[in-house]
Amino acid sequence: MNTNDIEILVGKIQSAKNILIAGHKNPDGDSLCSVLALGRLIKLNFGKDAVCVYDGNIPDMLDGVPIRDDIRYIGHVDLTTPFDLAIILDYGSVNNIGGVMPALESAGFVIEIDHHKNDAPVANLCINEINAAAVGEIIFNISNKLNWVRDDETNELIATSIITDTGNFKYVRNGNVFRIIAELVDAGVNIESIFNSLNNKPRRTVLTEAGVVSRTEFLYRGRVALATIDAQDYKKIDGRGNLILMLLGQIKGVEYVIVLKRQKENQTGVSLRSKSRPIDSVAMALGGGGHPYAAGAVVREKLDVVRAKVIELIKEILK
Ligand SMILES: [Mn+2]
Repeated sequence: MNTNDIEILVGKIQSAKNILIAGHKNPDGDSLCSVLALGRLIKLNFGKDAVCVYDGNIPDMLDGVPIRDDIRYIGHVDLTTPFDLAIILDYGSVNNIGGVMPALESAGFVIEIDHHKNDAPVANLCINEINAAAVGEIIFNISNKLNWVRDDETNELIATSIITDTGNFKYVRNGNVFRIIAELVDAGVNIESIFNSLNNKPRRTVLTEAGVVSRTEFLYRGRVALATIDAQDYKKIDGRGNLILMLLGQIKGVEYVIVLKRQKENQTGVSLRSKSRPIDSVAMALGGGGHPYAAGAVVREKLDVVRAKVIELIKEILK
């Protein structure tokens, strides 16, 4: 982490009269919790009320995270006065910003804090740590480096961001995650209660996701599992359909999981997971992105068209 960048961050927070904090559209655990954690840290350490916002929908499973109600839907926020400082977290690509974009464009200064590869950043200052498991990890490191006060809520938010973005500690690439978690647990964070609070889905969501799983197609001798969510079911699933991705990934012999979502007649969501080779090239070929083993895209085409494309693209990886 570049000391100069951190000094600029602190200077901008100190001088800003109003601050906006946002993550990507349709927040996941990392996006929601790192926004809330940073907002809380700014309150605790600078005495300022940052405006935390999101676009899209927050999955029900995240309803139990601390200070959940401190984030507001962007459509309900008065944007007539530009923000002095806007901080955008965990967004990866301009396509994931959604309705927050106008507020970034009018802001006096924009800082991004991210762990995605991003060739076209939107910010004046980029604090990007590609090796961080979650943006929550970067927020933790900033707060430690600056000796910021953290309270129980901040600590739990940071732990939740790491738990969700590592797929419950599955995608851990180095020991930093566990050093941070150790520190948080010693400070009073209860990991079991975080997992329990994330088991918070409506019944119809779980039953719908299980139904989608039962209709999965298996391609390329069972190495690829492809599940399709139709428009009706799409309204009932939670977030990206993580249960579907997880269950299909548990099947012996399945190396790649593809979930296609009919979001609209001419818009298809694609979620990709790999237990074998990196799969982000498929997401990028569809105009999306993400991480090597967990990636996705939103394609403005009919599901059947996207399905054919994905099946062709994955063939390249299987060779
Ligand atoms: Mn993230």
